[in-house]
Amino acid sequence: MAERWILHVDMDAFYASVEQRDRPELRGKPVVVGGDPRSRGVVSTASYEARAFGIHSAMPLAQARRLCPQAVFLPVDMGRYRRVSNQLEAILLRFTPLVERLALDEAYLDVTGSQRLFGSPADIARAIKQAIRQELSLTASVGVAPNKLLAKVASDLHKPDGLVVVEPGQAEAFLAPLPVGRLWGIGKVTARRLAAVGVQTVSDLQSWPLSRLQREFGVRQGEELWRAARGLDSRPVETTDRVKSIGREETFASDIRDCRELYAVWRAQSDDVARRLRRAGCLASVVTIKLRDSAFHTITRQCTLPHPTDVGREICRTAQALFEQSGWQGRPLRLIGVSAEGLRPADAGRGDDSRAGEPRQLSLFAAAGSAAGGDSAAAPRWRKVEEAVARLQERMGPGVVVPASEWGQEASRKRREFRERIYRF
Ligand code: TTP
Ligand code: MG
Repeated sequence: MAERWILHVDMDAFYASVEQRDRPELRGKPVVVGGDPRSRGVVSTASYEARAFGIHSAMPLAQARRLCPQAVFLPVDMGRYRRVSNQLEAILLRFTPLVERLALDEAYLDVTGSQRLFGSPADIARAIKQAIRQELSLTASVGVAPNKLLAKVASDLHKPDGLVVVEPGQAEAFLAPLPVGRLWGIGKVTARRLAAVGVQTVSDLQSWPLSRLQREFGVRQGEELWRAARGLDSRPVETTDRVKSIGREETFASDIRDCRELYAVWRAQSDDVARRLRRAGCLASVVTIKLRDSAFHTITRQCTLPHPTDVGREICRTAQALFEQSGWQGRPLRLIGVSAEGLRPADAGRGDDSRAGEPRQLSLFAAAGSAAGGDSAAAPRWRKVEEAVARLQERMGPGVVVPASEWGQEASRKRREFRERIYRF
């Protein structure tokens, strides 16, 4: 797989830091969030000052009080933490749409496609930390690495306010001195089993050949351990719903049944979607269309592209092919839309620069001889054309470039109407 860059962002002593931020008299003091120390509850989190006394998450509050009687004990104020968490997410989404929230204070970002706009992955990590400090008055620790497993280990290494970068090729050396329990997928039970056979550090684990691990832990877990010890992890960053797709749909002032008009709408919609994909540094691997007729009957049709793309022409051809196969029988339509899904970072490789040996999904349409799967060799050229057109339109207005197929056609009232709507973004 082509090189990826993943960030793991994790706020420091999150609940306690928010409390200390909002109540300056608590700064520099041991603060325990979790509730009344006379209750039977447990510690949600403790400020770093309280951690110095041995207090940690999930410890009974009564025990925390014994360890540090002078600590300030506070109830959990979820509403407040959730608000800060949403502000955090808004900051992260400025750097990439590929944000996977793991918890209120923790997220993975795939910044592979963000480098042209924001600089190196380490630059992006620094910019995120700075935005969090300036805008939220809080600190975060960030791990920067070629995958999730390494990024998460890295963010934890220099807490609080840490920034650790793991370069590709450094994974094994980086992990070697750490206790095995730091690795993703190794919980307390597995760590104990490993300790029983003399494996304490990742370096110990690295010295075990795959076959021996599989004999000891079974085929699947043995392989997982072998991969984890080498920092191998291909899990993608799974975006939250809001950024799972980039789409556009139009409701017409009056219903349309003319195919050419519908195709023109799809072309404009697809160009818009592609432009937003490129701006976000993403490729789409799935295209979905939506049709709604005058009786409000709505259908969607979807297919996986033979090659992920950010080219409007390819999205449009796929939308049109889906439309042709949709069973629509010339009924007037009041709404059509197209959306790009299955997003992935652009710099991880486009579908058109054929890399030998990589598995590829066959086009849904190629067998039927349709246009949709056809000419991905032309995709790079089309991307350049579309980028140039987009730049011209941004500078000189939306009407400056019009597809030849639409130029000079007799413009109906309806058509003018939807053209205006579509071209004004
Ligand atoms: P963590 O990120 O695990 O901990 P933290 O942010 O408090 O401290 P740090 O990352 O610097 O080590 O968890 C985030 C929040 O989730 C934490 O502030 C409180 C809450 N939480 C619980 O309520 N119970 C728990 O057992 C844990 C681990 C966390
Ligand atoms: Mg945290």
